[in-house]
Amino acid sequence: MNKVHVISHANIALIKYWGKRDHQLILPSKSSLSVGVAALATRTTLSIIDGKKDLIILEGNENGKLLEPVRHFLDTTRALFGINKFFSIYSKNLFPTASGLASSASGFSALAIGLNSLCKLGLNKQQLSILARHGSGSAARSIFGGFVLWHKGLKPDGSDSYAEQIATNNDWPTFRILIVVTTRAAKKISSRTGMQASLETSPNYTHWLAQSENRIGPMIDAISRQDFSTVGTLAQADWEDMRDVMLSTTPTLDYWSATSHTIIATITKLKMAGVACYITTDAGPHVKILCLAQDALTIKNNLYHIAGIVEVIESDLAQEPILIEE
Ligand code: 2P0
Repeated sequence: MNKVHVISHANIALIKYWGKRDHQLILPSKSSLSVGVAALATRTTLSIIDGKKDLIILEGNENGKLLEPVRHFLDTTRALFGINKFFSIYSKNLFPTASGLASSASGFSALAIGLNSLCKLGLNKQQLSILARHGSGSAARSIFGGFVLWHKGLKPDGSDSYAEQIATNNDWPTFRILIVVTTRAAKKISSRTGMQASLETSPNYTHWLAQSENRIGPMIDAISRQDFSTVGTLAQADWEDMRDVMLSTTPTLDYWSATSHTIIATITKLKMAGVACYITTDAGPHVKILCLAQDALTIKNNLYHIAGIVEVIESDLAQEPILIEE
């Protein structure tokens, strides 16, 4: 087999990852829990090539700031497994919106799965999650679909810091995520830089770590019972705490725009009126809304009048990544 295609999905954390205990190995300061997002898929095609250099084309570009992390990941994988081959990598997002939603999670999980197949590494899902983690922390979670827990682990070598699936997309088919896109521009401060600054300077960081870790157990329990209001309440509380950590970082990390604030206010009002909808955001101005299928249309109808919204993407939970061997 000479060529493989992998389709992998971005994920959105309900219990967030924001800070590392080890930068080299990308080990998180706490566990996190996410949902895979079916609508945010990336397709990556990999093959082994002759020569002494990788060929990497991301979104049709042979240049760009994402190329360096991919090169680094390929070098790391070669070193970890004693591989002496070089690769061509073509990666493309399958969703319409440009840079604002590009995901390192879907990209690096696809690379880990593709390299495992091409180089016959024989890695299981747990080992794939560890390999993907070397590219980007959140990529450890995109090895799975549905609801996924990434264990922070305790060992210095990172061998116990991997993700596992808590529930599949089929276990909760009515769960929906609305991604309210507010800009096509890339974020100003990367997650990697921002989370380190928060860990070093935010007076709220230690408090959040403890609070957030304590939400994991009740969250897993609520997912198993399909208790949407508990899942949403815990997720929104964790986001609010992470936002406080970001805002209390020096210099402050204010990722939100006027449009984000209007969306947040609108959803808050809608929730007070009895619609089950909960807010989360990441290191950028887009707003993600957790809801059930029956309420998605009502929520979208309440958003359309807001100036500054680029689009609203409605998604169900992602299935497992797909591997096609040619
Ligand atoms: C998360 N984020 O849990 C959190 C919430 C952003 C906000 O995971 O440095 O791109 O490559 O490990 O994975 C984004 O962090 O950072 C992220 P690195 P990554 O989804």
